[in-house]
Amino acid sequence: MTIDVKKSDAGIIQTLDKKWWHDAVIYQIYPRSFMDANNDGMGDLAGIISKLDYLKELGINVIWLSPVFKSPMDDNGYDISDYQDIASEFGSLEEVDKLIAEAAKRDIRIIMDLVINHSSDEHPWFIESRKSKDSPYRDYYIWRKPQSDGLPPNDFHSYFGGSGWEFDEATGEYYFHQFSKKQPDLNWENPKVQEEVHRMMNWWLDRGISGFRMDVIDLIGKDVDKQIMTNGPHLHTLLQEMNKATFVGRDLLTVGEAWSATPEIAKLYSDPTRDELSMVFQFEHITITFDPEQGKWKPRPFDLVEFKQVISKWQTELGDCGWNSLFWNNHDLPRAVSKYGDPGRYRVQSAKMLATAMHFLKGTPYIYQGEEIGMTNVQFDAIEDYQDIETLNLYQERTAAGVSHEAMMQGIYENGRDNARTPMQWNNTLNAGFSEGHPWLKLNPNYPEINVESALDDPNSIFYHYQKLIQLRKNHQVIVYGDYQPLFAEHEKVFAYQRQLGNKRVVVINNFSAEPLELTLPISLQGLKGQCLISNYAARKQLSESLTLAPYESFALLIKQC
Ligand code: TEU
Ligand code: CA
Repeated sequence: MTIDVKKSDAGIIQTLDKKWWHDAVIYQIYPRSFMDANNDGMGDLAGIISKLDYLKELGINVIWLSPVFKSPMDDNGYDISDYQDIASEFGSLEEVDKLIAEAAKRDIRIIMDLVINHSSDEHPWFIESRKSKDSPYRDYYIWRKPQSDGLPPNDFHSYFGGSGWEFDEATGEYYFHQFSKKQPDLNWENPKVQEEVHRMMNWWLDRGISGFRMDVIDLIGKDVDKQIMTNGPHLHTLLQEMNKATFVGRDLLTVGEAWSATPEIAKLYSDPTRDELSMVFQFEHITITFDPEQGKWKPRPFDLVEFKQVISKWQTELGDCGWNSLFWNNHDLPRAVSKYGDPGRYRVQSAKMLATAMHFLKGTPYIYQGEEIGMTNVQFDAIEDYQDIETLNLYQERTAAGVSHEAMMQGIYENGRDNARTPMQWNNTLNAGFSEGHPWLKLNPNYPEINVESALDDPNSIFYHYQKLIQLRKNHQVIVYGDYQPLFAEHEKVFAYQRQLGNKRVVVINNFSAEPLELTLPISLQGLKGQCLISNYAARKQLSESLTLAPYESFALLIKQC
């Protein structure tokens, strides 16, 4: 079915093929931190199944399941040793089948996390590959001879610290790994690797999943010798071949993680005519708070004007031949309310404001577990309390290079990945109801105040704000398909925009500050009346000449146009 989305100046209606994921809302589960049903301290599949009614109540339509496959857990499962079996910590293949079936009963689809830029070094492919230079699996990975002085082939630095090359005594060569040395990069130039992965993908699709989130998919087209890592020369050919071999004939959601994507690059992935992916996760609105040289460990202050420029660019440039993903956080990113709002006095108001600001944009929204109840960042005193390999490795490397303990801890407090990985806070009993065992990672000590049970008991909670946003997306096509126009683009504290589809118009105004502020409206907005779709204070039904916005006030007004 097509939908008329845009009337061009010449009055030409732009049509778009409607997809089921256009008005869907995706919920990301990080299994080890979601719910522990057998009290071994580790979240599991049975725990997820036990919470499907909660997710149904929230109203989400898809679960993105972070990896549950067999893994030595060097990178918490993003290092896979068997793509077609389940880590015993999480359960079994039968429990995945049960999750798929139980979710379907609640009209919830499952997409799996596809980590195919690299495998674990404990995968049989790598075990065989490292045995000898003549192994039939040798070229499943990227091996190079040392330089004449024995040094690595080049100075590529791993994202998890140290050289991106690990010397293997057995065959006297180095293998390449962009992440940990237990995550050797697969060689995607090898047709056998492509065939093996395509076969595995179809095996999962035949089990009833509805698509994939594709880990660092921008890296699989790399040219290691030229040190071209992202958006490599072969990337889109590989994705089109993958699409032909697996997605064709299936109605899937596929979202590629692409840290380096620009709107132009994103069109290559998500333009429906190119038969690659549904959409990508781009990170430009995230990396604006990273230091250009030192990255996330030396955070830059959040600049709302810069943020709005990025969002507006993506909303307008990708809008018509591609599709945006909309998110504040995931398992690699800090908690939204701590990073962009106020985790203290205005936690509830600012969490609701952030939700409204993101969910009224054009694209598919993603909610990360705990975001819907306003879970916050955590500050553990000792580095030993942290578990994330990226945090621990970079702490060692950077403090050894002279960065002070205090400076590094500040970077971890603001941008460390364990902020997102503390166990889900279900209630105010032992371990927040996550487990009766010893949790694999410490809880956030604020769980007695911030938890699902108290949120469900409070009609004004963040939870019900998210529930309403999800429902609004279903009820108003202007939210899904409407044009985007920025408002107050230069205002340093207000993020406002409007959406328009035919005679439907929604004005969204968000105060991104903890102070009340006076907002003088342009003539074009003055006097407009309408239905207040959602607000985190009293409903506003009309726009006068100026507004006095409360701290973090946010609302969306559906304008009645004659
Ligand atoms: O993340 C890719 C990635 O680049 C991020 O880990 C990034 O390096 C950092 O977190 C942001 O500063 C994906 C997965 O989401 C992540 O969990 C894995 O650790 C990584 O790939 C390797 O599979
Ligand atoms: Ca468990």
